[in-house]
Amino acid sequence: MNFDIYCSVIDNYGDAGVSLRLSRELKRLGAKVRLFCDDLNVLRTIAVVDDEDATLRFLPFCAEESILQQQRPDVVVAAFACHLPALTAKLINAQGCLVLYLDYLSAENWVESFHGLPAPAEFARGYYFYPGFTKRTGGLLFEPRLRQLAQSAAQAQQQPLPAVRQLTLFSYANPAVAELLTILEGSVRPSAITVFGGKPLDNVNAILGMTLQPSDSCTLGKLTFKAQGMVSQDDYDALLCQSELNLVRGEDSIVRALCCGRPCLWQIYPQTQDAHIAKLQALLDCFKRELPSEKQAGLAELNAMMLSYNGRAKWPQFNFDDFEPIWRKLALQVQNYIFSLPNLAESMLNFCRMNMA
Ligand code: TRH
Repeated sequence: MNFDIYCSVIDNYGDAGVSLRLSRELKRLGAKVRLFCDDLNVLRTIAVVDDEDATLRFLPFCAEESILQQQRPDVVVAAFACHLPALTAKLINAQGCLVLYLDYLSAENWVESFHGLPAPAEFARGYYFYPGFTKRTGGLLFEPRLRQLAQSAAQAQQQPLPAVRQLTLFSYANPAVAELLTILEGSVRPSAITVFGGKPLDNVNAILGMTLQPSDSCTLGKLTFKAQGMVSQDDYDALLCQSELNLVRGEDSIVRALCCGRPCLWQIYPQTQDAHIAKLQALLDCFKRELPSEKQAGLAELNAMMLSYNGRAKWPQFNFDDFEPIWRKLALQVQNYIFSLPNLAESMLNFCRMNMA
């Protein structure tokens, strides 16, 4: 099956990140993919060299007509409400391709009823396609490689715990990071925190009154900060699997962090009217609904920490060191649940097969 995926980078890395992971997964499952992106620099920052080949091509968003006509797509994916270029839309209409509107990720209940509905406004054969956290949505993007990575990292996990706790920090501007650093400072074990360049590093520099640059490091009391430029998605996944606590942001990194089966906190992408807080709570409610009740220890504390990390509650009063082992077990329960969901690329292929005839 031939796929054309269109991605417009509005902000940050998430749009390109999800489009790239989807392209890669479709390719692994035998599809031929062209990924049209209006910021190829962002895409190539997080891609690996092996990504681009005869079955996966990166192309500019507004490609020339001759390129578009080289291969008629069976399916066009418009990622995250991006508006297709006029020439592309004209050709799609002429060719009668199937069009999927891949939407943003949310655990809210309404997603199930919108997933797969026809969206014929612009194209005769258009459908909404929703990722999500239940079996009645398109599911999530994860691949066998990530499962293996997470499993081998779990096996390699040292017992007793390593002397130094490893963390990753990928955030937007977030004052709650200061509170978390104070808590880590009060822990028995020291922490080494990999802080990614851009907004996460700017945030930490503002909190600490420092001017760390990527590849700098510094130790303050029990906390060591290692500033790190952006790495490829593969290297980021490996770091998430090796770390004891991942502070993530945006849609793609929360899914990866949950798949890793390690404790994580999510700074959700801020939206107006607190729409993001409703989405955050919907995810936690989903865990409450879906995890076996006897395996939910720590979920109430996690809920409070997540709200606090997003500036909507006070940090819960408990001993962090005592809570960590409970959190680790909970993260494994969540990982089990996530891996029971549909693989989004597989469900997309199935959906296309059913709707192409
Ligand atoms: O960059 P983000 O904040 O993207 C956001 C969100 O997706 C948000 O929902 C969206 O609406 C907004 O953009 C416009 O966070 P996210 O989604 O986690 O994407 C980051 C991507 O970058 C992800 O694919 C992981 C990848 N990454 C690397 O490849 N290397 C790195 O070093 C790091 C830190 C991340």
